[in-house]
Amino acid sequence: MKPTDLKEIKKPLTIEQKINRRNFISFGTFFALAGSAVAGWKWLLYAPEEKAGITAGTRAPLRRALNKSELFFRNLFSNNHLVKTYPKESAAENVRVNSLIGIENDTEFDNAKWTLNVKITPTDFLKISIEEIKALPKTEIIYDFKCVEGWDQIQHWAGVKLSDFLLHYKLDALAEKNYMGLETPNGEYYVGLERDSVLHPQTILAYEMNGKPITNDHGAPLRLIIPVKYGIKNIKRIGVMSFSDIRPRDYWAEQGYDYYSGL
Ligand SMILES: Nc1nc2c(c(=O)[nH]1)N[C@H]1C(S)=C(S)[C@@H](COP(=O)(O)O)O[C@H]1N2
Ligand SMILES: [Mo]
Repeated sequence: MKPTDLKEIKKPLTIEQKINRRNFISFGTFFALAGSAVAGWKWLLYAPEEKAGITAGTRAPLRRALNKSELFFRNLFSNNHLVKTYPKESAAENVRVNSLIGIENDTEFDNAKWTLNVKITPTDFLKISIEEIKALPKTEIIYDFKCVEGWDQIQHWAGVKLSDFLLHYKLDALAEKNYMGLETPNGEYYVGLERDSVLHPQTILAYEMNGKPITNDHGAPLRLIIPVKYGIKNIKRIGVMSFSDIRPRDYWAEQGYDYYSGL
């Protein structure tokens, strides 16, 4: 550098020099950000893969983020996607009885002694009577019930919203688990349901059909009505409720039907 150049730098900056300086700052910022983006990408790229299970194939940190946003959006969307409902007059008077696994062969069953047994820990059960369930806010639904075998019928059911029931009994933290399992008292019929369907606003623990207590063949004293699913998931005569992060056993899934069985 010549001494004259040095003197020049001390002079106030010309417009051009100001522009150059700004360019230097913005390009610098750009490269710094790009650098951290690349570093972040590499971090994700070399992060361990998630453990294979119900889902697989992505990096563990990414799956954590996916799961978090999934929870949020699922609850958001599930409240907007409602199954079509009908006026009471459309409901069938003679409600079809389809299949009676876990009901017709349960000679031990005593309606008067029934309680819903909610599994809180591997050894502790919360026992809830039908009177306690009937004391909760009642909701009803008239909708088109669909069986995978090809028939459907507009039916009228009433009971407590499953999500209200879970909140009332402070089971909402347990219900954050991925699945709910439901079984008949004798354990012969059983279903597994993923959380968003469990928490769907039209999913109910039903104790009435056409305004009267549910009859034995339709699942007395308490059955599940889950309009976002085919009939197979609408378990009649619930005995045990449990929660888990892995899929609970499911009667028809074991026979090869779709586990999700959504509509
Ligand atoms: N316990 C029990 N629940 C059950 C079944 C069953 O066999 N046992 N069948 C399912 C099927 S395939 C259908 S279509 C509906 C039929 O309910 P409905 O008999 O009240 O019409 O119940 C579902 N829940
Ligand atoms: Mo069915």
